[in-house]
Parts: sequence; C-alpha cells; structure tokens
Amino acid sequence: MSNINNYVFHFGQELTPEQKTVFQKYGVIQFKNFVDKATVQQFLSEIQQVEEYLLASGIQKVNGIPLKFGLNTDGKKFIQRIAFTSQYSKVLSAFLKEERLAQLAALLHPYEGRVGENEKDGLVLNHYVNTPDSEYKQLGWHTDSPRDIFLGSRIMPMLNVGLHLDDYAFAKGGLRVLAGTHNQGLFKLLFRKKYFVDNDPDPKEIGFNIEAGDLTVHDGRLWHRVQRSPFFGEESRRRVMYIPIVTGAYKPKHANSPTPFYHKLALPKLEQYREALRWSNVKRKGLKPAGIQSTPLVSNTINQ
Ligand SMILES: O=C(O)CCC(=O)C(=O)O
Ligand SMILES: [Fe+2]
Repeated sequence: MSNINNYVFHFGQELTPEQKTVFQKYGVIQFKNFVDKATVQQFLSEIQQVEEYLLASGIQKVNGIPLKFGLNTDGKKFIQRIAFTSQYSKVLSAFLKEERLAQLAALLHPYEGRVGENEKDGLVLNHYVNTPDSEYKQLGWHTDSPRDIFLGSRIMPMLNVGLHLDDYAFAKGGLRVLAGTHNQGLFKLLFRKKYFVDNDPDPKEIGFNIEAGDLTVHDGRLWHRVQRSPFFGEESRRRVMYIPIVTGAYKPKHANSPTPFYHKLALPKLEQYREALRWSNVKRKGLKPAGIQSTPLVSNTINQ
C-alpha cells in the first residue's frame, strides 16, 4: 500500500500539461484545497439543510434515485446517500457552475465533457460512518462504468469528481484506487475483481491523504473502493460529494424519471452487477444469458 503524494497538485485557473499527463497515466489526480475551509463549512451546512428538508418531507427518491438511510452516531435516522443534492441548494448548484469545474472536462479530451448536474445521479452526497447500524461504512471494489452497458454496448468516458468535506488521512481509510486500470480492456473492466463483494486491500492499491476541501478526480473506468475506517463513530465520519462529468448525448433526469430497475428490485449491488455482466456477455457473444428472458431490460427503464 502506498499513497500518491507525489501526484498531488493545486488547481489554478486551468489544467497544466503535467496534470493532464499524470491523469492520462494514472486515471486519478488530487487537487489540494480546491475550496477553502470556510466553503467546506458552508457546503456542510447546505447539505444539512437539504437532509433535514428531505427527512421532514418524507422524500424517498430524487429523480427516481432512492435515498439511502441509516442510523447516525446519536441513534437518529440520517441520509447516507443523496442524489441530485444541488436541486435543493442554490449554493451547491452555483458551485457546479463554477468555471474551474468545467475546466476539468479537458481531462476527457478528445471527448467533450460537461458537468452533469441533472444527469446520471447528479451531485451525489456520500456520508459514511462506522456504527453498528450504518448502511454505509465501506464500498467494495468496482468501476463506475458497467451501468452504461445497460444503455448500449459502448461505455462512455466520464469523470467522477469528488469534493472531500472531512479530513481523511490515509490511515483513516477512504478512497483506494488501482492506478492505471482506466486503460484496461473491457474484459478486465468487468472481471478484474468481484464487483462490490471484494473488499480486500490490493497490494498495488494507492490511497490519499485527504484534507477537507481537497478534490479527487477519477476516470469512471478506474477500479476503486472505499476502505472502512479502523475508527468508530464520530472519528470515522466521511462526507464526500461526487460530481459527474459526462460525455455523449444529453440525458437529463426529472421528477418523473423511472427508477433504474436494479433499484426497483432492491437487489444488493452484487446482483445488479452480475446482471450487467451477463448482459455484457450476451452482447459480446450474441448468446442468450441463462435464466434471463430475451425481452430487453435496457434503455426504457434504465437511463443512467
Ligand atoms: O466515497 C467515495 O470516495 C467513492 C464512492 C464511489 O466510488 C461510488 O459511489 O461509486
Ligand atoms: Fe465509484
């Protein structure tokens, strides 16, 4: 295990050639202090207001994407994953329109990228805490790409931009990646590890020393996971907002957007991805998957 302190940068007004080269090679890059501490506090307070509003209104889904609930350190219900968070906050929505974020799309060159405020899951808040009743303490190995398989055969390039809102030194756990795996072929993208069930550290993985306000950018095809904290309760709290930078046709979601079928079936993530893998085989080999009807599951119901 190691960290990538050698590849930590500060963001000016636009990306430098060195930053682009590092990203092309590793599929991940970290920018220190992308926003200052006062802004972190402001964002946390906005998020808290959004969460209170969603809880008070009994909202279960935003634009078809279910919220994830858990019990906080004080035993009270809280939300561990919110999609389209900026829909409820002018401050967060304004942040997504900042030119500096738009500049990151250059990492997708030669594709044209845009900040997907209303696409995929929009601005996602992930809130991890290590308590017995927390639903979200860690996340197994995965890439962010296979959902695209449901849309058609091509995986569209995308970036996941993480704005970190808590200090999280490497030893506390947090994001781990296999640098360079964004350049793998489709087979490795699907089968390098068992999607979401494998939580084992990899000898080649790298992690980060994160301070609140830092930004990480990873390619959607990069293998990554979230290491559970060795600490419990308050010390393990980790809040990070993810912003998708997407390519291809504009596919906004709205209040009446259907829930992707893997959410509807309430299958564990593992099962969702097994389905994805079976379908990818169908496409590759032109075979019918065992036990799955030939009626297409694609496109109509899944739009992310
Ligand atoms: O929390 C993180 O840093 C990563 C989350 C993630 O990989 C995901 O939600 O797909
Ligand atoms: Fe991910």
